[in-house]
Parts: sequence; C-alpha cells; structure tokens
Amino acid sequence: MQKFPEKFIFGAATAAYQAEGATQTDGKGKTYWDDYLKEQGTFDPNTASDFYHKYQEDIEQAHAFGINGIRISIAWTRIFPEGTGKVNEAGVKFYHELIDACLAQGVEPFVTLHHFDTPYPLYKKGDWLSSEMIDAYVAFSDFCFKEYGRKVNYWITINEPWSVVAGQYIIGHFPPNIHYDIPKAIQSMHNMMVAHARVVKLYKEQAYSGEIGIVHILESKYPITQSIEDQEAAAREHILANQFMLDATFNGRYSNEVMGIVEDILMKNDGKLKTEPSDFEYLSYAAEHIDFLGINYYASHFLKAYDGDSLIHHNGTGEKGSSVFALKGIGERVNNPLIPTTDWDWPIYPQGLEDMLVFVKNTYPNYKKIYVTENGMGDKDILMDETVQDDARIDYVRQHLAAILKAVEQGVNVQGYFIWSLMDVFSWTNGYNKRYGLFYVEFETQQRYPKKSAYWYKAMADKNELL
Ligand code: BGP
Repeated sequence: MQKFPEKFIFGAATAAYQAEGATQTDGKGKTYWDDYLKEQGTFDPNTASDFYHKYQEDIEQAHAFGINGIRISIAWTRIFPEGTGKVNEAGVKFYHELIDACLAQGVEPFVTLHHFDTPYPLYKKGDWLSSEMIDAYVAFSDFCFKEYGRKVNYWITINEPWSVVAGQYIIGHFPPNIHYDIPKAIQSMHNMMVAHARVVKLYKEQAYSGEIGIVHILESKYPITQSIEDQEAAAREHILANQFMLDATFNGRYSNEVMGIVEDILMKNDGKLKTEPSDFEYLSYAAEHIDFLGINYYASHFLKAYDGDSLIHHNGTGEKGSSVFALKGIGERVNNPLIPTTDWDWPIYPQGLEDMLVFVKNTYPNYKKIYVTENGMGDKDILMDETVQDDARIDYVRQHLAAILKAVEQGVNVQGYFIWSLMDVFSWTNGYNKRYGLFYVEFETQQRYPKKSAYWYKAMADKNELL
C-alpha cells in the first residue's frame, strides 16, 4: 500500500483560454490566438469547454469526484481587454464568482496569472521581448492581488516559460510563428523570469497571507547512447530547457556552467543575451521568497549529437512517428525503441519525472515544496455507453504517481498533483481530438461524461493511496 503525504492535493488543471470559450463575450479582449486561429481556420477556440458558463457544474462535479484542488487561470483580457487601461467589470466579476464557487466546494483554486494568453495589443508591441509588456504584466498582477488576494491562497506567476518561447520562436506553432530563432527564445525566457521575479516581490512586499510560485515544464533529457557527443547533446538541451530557468528561479543568477553553455549556443546561433544589473536584484529576491515550484511533466527526451541547421516538424495531428526536432548547437531528439510513445510522439517515461524531482531537490536545496501542476495523457478517446474506457490514461497516471511517491521516499517534498485536465479542453496546437480530461466533453452539446479514470481518481483521492 502506497500512501500519499497527508493533506495531499488531488487536483485537476485547466487554463482560461482552453476551457472557458466565450472568447468574445462580456467585453473580453483579444489574445494573440484569436486572429491567428481564425486565419488558420483549423480550430475554433470560441466555445472550447464553455467553462465560462458551466464552471458551477464542473466544480461541483470535481468536488463529487474527490478533487480538492483546481488550477484555473485569469484571462488577462477579460479584466483589461486591451492589456492596460480600462477595466472590464464583467470580467472582474466573473473571476470573483469562479473563485467563490471553488472555495464553496472545498476545491482550492491555484490561480495562474499568465497561461499562454498575452493580450493582442501587448503582443504587437513585442510580447515578453518588450518592457511595456513586462510593466503591464506587473500592473495586471497587482490588480489581481488587490482584487482577489484575500481569498486566493495559491498564485502562479507564469505557466511554462520554456513552452511559450519554444512555441513562439523555435517551433513556430505559436504566434508570431518564428522558426529556429534560439537567441530570441533565450532573451524572452530571461525577460519572463524577471517579470515573474518582479511579481513575487510585489506580492511579498504587500504581505498577503497566501503563497506564490511559478510553473515550469521540466522534461528530463537522456543521451541515446553513452558516447561523449550524445551526452553533450542531452546536457545542452537540459541546460537550455530546464536549468536556465531553474537557476533563475532558485539561485537568482545563472551558474557559470549554465551560462557557459548558453553563451556557446547563442554564439552558434548568432545571438547575444541582454541583461540589466537590476534583473538579478529582482531574481535574487524572488529566489529567496518563492513558496513553491510547479512542475508540468508529460514526457522526457532522448538525444543524439547533431551539427546541422535547426529542423523541426511538429506532430499536431496524432500521426505517430511524424515528429522531427533537431536544434543547431544543441542536439536531435530521437526515438528510443524501448520507450512507448503517445500518438503525438511524446515518450511515456515516468522515470524522467522521478529523476527530475530528485534533481531539483539535490541541485536547489533551498526549494521549499513542489506541486506537480500538470501531468496526463492526450488520447483519441471514444465515448461509448456514456463513458470512456480510458485504461491507457489510468495506467499512465498511475505510473507517474508511483514515480512521485518514489521521489517522496527519497526526501522530495511533493504536496500535490494536478491531472491535466479536469475535463477535455481545447489544445493550442492540436485542437479538439487530443483529449486529456477526467470528464469527456461532447463539444457539440457541451455535455460532460465521467470517464473510467474519473472514478479511479476519486477512489484514490478518497483513500489517499495509490490504487
Ligand atoms: C502544457 C500546457 C497546457 C496544455 C498541456 C497539454 O504545456 O500548459 O496548457 O495544453 O501542455 O499540451 P497539448 O495540448 O499541446 O497536448
């Protein structure tokens, strides 16, 4: 019998743009996704899971299925439709009602301030590459703390800086769809970390009673063979995608080892990182005061040496085996025949989660606690007899929870787990056929159906042990 720590959060995660729908309702402003998705014409985010209208039912359902924590995010453009300036009262009211509904059901809200949804006018000004964006983000966060700070106990500054910059500037499947510009990605990542740090400082200096943290996607990187070159490739991707931000988060500066590699990657890609002395003052303050780290974990990667130009094919359709991911000055992700993958080519490797948790504990001993803020399995679920027999998902989640428990045995302080996602939601670059939810959403009718995994999750939460 494997017990979870006492008061463990059995949570489920959502994000505003992916769950709420209602992208043009009650004065909401545009994010950078709206026009882009319309022009592209593949996926319409306008209804998503209609959480904007159905949140009450969803939160009651969450509670009924043993869930005691939920990740929600505040859509910046519901509150400030233009990103700055005039406040939209309908948006302010919506989040009061949503947070109150969570609290009334005993489902603790973990509230993210930025989950991939920069307001369009600020995106046009350069997004995280512009100081106007960063100032506006700090002002928006301040507004949220003043408005909701007395009832929200857990804040998340930013969701997955690495995914944002990789999507925007390397893979190019997030607007502005730039490919292979690794220097821009590094600069933007640094700026996001400074923005995060400014918000932590603001929150702590105003002495709110809650906690504040950041969510990073942290995927372990392994060499496909033990050759020096393959080891080097894995180490480089690990530094770029994981350690660069963990150093900023917990040390308030970049270690010499990290900076050495990052500078070499920048040189090979004709770029330079610009920093200000004040950046490191903010980062050091936040490193000392941050309350928790959120880790999103879905997959790990196996790498081999690569010395060509960057080349990526994003598998957004679920056509197994179609992914290509090779970065100049870093390495190439390759298939490990011993490790199963999802239809979207994400290697299923729970050991990578255990290794990452132990790595954080050993490398950043000043971390206070960790929540696994996203983990789950995207699949092409089939609704039959008003449910889904999602045994593969149960198996995936069970293996990852077992990995967490193994890390806990090794002394890692993990206090909760949020399955991605509560119900099926809109997936940024994969649309609606990649489903993750505990609850199946029939998008045409917005009817919800608990999957087999929802019943299993409830039984586990009720017993506080792994089943
Ligand atoms: C994370 C994001 C989520 C969610 C999830 C699943 O990176 O924080 O917003 O989308 O990944 O990813 P996808 O929908 O691409 O399968």
